[in-house]
Amino acid sequence: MTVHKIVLLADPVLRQKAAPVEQVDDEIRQLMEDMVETMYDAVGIGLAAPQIGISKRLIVMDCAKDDTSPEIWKMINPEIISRSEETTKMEEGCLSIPGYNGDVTRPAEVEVRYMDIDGTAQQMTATGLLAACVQHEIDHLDGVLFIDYLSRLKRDMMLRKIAKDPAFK
Ligand code: GNR
Ligand code: NI
Repeated sequence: MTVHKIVLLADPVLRQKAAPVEQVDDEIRQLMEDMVETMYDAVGIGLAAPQIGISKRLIVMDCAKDDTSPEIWKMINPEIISRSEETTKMEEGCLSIPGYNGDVTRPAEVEVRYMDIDGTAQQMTATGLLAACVQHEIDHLDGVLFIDYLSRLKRDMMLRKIAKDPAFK
């Protein structure tokens, strides 16, 4: 088990389109275990492989409330196959942009197709926080960050602060 270092905003890997996983083997399963450990260590509710510098289409999530048992999701090559017309606005943060957050409007409900760790095709429907999280994670696989959805004014203000923030040096 390994806690990986999480890469920050300036790392170009966060802007790359991640490659699909061709074969679900022990190496992938181990990597996803490490991603879960890294996510818990960083106290996040989701993590995408590019955030640990690995440009592969893998995400993990646990959006369960603190006082309930864990609900771990591990998804390989996840794809959104339908989105609700209804949208919701949620305050989002990102482990690669620590200390900053902003309101993002996204579809309230999405259907996701993915492969599980046995290589079996699966489908799930997400609502609420899990819906925001799975969209945020799949965005990471396409090089998209939550700041991309902010108004230019809000994004530029945030980027100016980040440029002066020693945590990003
Ligand atoms: O920990 C996280 N919180 C969060 C809150 C609202 C919507 C999405 C997220 S994901 C984020 C962890 C992260 O950066 N995942 O890529
Ligand atoms: Ni993120």
